Amino acid sequence: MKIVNPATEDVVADVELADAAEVDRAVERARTAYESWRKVSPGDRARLLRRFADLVDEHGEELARLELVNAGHPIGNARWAAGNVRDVLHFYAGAPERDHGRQIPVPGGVDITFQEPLGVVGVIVPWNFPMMIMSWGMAPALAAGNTVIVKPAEWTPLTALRLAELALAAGLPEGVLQVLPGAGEVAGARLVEHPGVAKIVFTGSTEVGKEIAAKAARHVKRVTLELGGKSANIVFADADLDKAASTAPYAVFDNSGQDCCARSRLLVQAEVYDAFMERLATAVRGVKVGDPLDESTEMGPLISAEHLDRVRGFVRGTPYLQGACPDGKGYWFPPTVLTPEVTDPAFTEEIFGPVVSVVRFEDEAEAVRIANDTPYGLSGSIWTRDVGRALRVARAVEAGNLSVNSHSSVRYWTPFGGFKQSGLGRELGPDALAAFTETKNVFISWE
Ligand code: TXE
Repeated sequence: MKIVNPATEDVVADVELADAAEVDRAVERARTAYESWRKVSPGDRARLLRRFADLVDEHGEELARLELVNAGHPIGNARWAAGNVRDVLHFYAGAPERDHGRQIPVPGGVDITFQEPLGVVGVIVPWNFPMMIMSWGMAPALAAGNTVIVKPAEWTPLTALRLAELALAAGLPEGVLQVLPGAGEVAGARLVEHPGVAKIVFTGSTEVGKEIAAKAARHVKRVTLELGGKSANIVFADADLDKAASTAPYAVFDNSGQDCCARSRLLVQAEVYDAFMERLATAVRGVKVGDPLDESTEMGPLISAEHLDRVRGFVRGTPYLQGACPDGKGYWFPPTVLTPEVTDPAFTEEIFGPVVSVVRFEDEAEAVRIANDTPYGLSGSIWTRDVGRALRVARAVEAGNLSVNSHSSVRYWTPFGGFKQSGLGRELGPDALAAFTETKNVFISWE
């Protein structure tokens, strides 16, 4: 398949796609590798993963540039993502040395629990943050003693392929980490249906996530799902309006809005609506869209022509405001602010583009009601100086990752994942390890 730079439309690589038979062979290799990988001592496994992390660090600039060319990320963002891959690997590298079982007092003997690896884990990755999302599944799975097969998104396999080479160079045994570019309905579907794959970690659309969950259920296969979002950014009248408005564009336009955590619904309290919109307009006009290689660029192109059409389809009539973007080659769409009805598809559906929909609300209860009026529940932001309100609203909003006076959702030390149709299970933080092990209880009688 021809791989295209979304900023220039140039073909940058030609990658072969795996068919179902190749997936079967990869699963065989992964199962064989698992027999020895699970027995590698905790210290040795930790050392290998740290070496892998060090190689990612040494090749950080190269990985960032590869991601830039393949996914259109501005260079600053791409460097941050490469750093995140390194950090996630380091964070989980130590896990084999500290993830202990338990001894629980019971009558008549000794009772021990072990955290056993699952076997072969399939990690199905989307195109929006290719190397970062790959690492969130891969790192804890490997640390826990599983072997991993990654299926990158069709459009964005380049950093995944490079990471597999770096893993081998770091000394990870053959078959412990494999990357198989392939079509979702072919290679992805085969991973999901293969009885030799114990778990699927999937990040992508809610639609495909539901299909995967249903297929996995037939084998009682374990799944972690990170799906879509339509997160709310709630601005109360007592907020620091300058800060709330100047950061709001990045909460949704980051990665051109192709972010499951994008705060694409902006809820502003009526009494400060006009003052806020004035500040928001200034901030949106200031977003620098253009060449991802330019160090000052803040927003790049969309991933493909097809996706550009989809995003465009949500903008009907005249937008409240649009920023600037390049014309000519590349899949460009400007930062866009809409003021739709709450029933408009722009307000209810995940657009996955640089489009934010603003509505006003009267009071706290209405803000929470609007925020929760969605099948999604991934993230959200609350802007207020009232600590009590911040906590009340944070507890009331049905979402897995909320930030107060901030828009950050991802910190690798803390759990990440969705309520409702935004997902199942958690990635990152200490919780992720449990998702890659099975608890085994052994009782030894002393009678
Ligand atoms: O996602 P898909 P697409 C949302 C976003 C976007 C929409 C469509 O709204 O516009 O989804 O994007 C693999 N069995 N998100 O079409 O199809 C596929 O090859 C197994 C939100 O790219 O879900 C790719 O590797 N695998 C999101 C991955 O699944 C299958 C990130 C995601 O593709 C498969 C991406 C199948 N039947 C899109 N079909 C987020 N939450 O961040 C596809 N795949």
